[in-house]
Amino acid sequence: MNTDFYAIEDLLSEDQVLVQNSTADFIQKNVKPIIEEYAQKASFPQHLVSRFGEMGLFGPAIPVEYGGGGMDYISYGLIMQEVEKGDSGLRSMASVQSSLVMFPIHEFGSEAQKKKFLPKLATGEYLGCFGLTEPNHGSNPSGMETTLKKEGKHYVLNGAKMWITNSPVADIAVVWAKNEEGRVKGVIVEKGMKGFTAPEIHNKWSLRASITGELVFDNVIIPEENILPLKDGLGAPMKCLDNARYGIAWGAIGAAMDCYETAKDYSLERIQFDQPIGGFQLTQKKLSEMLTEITKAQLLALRLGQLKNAGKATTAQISMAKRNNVEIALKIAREARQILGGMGITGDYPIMRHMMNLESVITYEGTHDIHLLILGAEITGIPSFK
Ligand code: TGC
Ligand code: FAD
Repeated sequence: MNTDFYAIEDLLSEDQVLVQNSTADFIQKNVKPIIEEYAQKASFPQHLVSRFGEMGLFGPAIPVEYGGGGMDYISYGLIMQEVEKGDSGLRSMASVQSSLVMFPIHEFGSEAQKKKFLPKLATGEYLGCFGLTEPNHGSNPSGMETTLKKEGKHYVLNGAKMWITNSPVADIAVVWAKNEEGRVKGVIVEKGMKGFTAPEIHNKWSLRASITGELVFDNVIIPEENILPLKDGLGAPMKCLDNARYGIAWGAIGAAMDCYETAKDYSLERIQFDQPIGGFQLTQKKLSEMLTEITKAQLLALRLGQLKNAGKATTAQISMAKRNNVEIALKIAREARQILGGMGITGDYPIMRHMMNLESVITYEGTHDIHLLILGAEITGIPSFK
């Protein structure tokens, strides 16, 4: 039984199926054969950045005139799903590029910024990162301490960001900082600017094939043309997060599907007590519950995609899908690991890698509990974080 139990493919357009199949094929050929080795040695397969660009996996929903794919949000979701079947770390790299770097430049940037950066980000000539989280402000970004002060014709940036996907190898960073009035502003910081460094964070047991670092700003001079002019306030980065969280809601299903397929195949091959372990009722319960949760998650993501295409998806709806789909993916990874017994802990199978990756996915882009509280605030009208 494959993972399209409710024939979701019948609900997709020809173009969407084409995008899904070509991405799946690309991941199968270019990511699957190498990803375990890169994860084991905690190394980022940087050569894939330009390959992702060639495949059109960056900025699928950005208009074609800026180098994007001009696609709808269900296609974007399907791309995230297929990439995360390969590895959540590579989906992170791609979702940061598309939703957290290209999206804000397209949405809040000047025409000159769009023309300068978007085509290079689309091809993978440039890799970007997104700096919101700080050492003292993770779930509560409104407390950020990074400052942007006007001095004559330019601005001066000071502060530090923490846990930034892609940062040590990024060509540009979209960074959020407070101005003299305490309003949050978006800034494009370019590699090589004096006083800007991006040291790597080591010793991760999760997302080992993704590169993570800090961003440190020591009196970095920012020219006026690098300030995102069209929106300020915390709402600007939050709008980017809506997009990235939407992609994660789809992506996590990919990791869950890969774990389920691996466990199902293994259960039909592994013989114990003279029969395949898939013949035991307890294994069948695990597999049945996995497929049920994957199917529910697919339907949630698809409906959310329809709402997003119509411009109607709300932050709380996105929180529900991100929270649910990452949680079920993590539970499925744990159950799948058990079906493989001792083999489940080895790098011969992808399950343990997915499980460890999902421990980050359940924390970043808003923790599991923060999404619950966003929903709680929507239901009651009373935000609990105030
Ligand atoms: P709150 O008072 O609710 O809002 C402050 C301002 O923001 C506006 N706003 C939104 N605007 C547009 N879209 C949204 N979704 C918005 N949500 C809020 C709001 O109108 C207001 O605007 P203004 O103009 O008056 O300033 O904010 P709060 O401080 O109470 O925060 C609420 C809370 C806790 C939900 C929020 O801070 C939150 O979501 N925290 C989680 C932080 C987070 O998700 N960080 C993610 C960092 S990026 C990342 O993890 C990348 S991982 C990359 C990868 O590898 O995939
Ligand atoms: P904290 O905010 O300190 O939370 C710790 C615990 O307290 C959590 O369980 C949380 O749910 C709980 N908690 C906090 N507030 C409340 C509350 N009001 N009520 C109940 N419980 C609460 N950030 C970026 O800006 N850009 C990136 O590219 C990026 N990439 C990342 C990559 C990785 C691998 C990781 C691990 C993180 C990344 N992040 C990034 C940061 C990520 O978004 C934060 O880790 C996340 O928002 C949580 O912040 P924190 O780690 O500081 O935890």
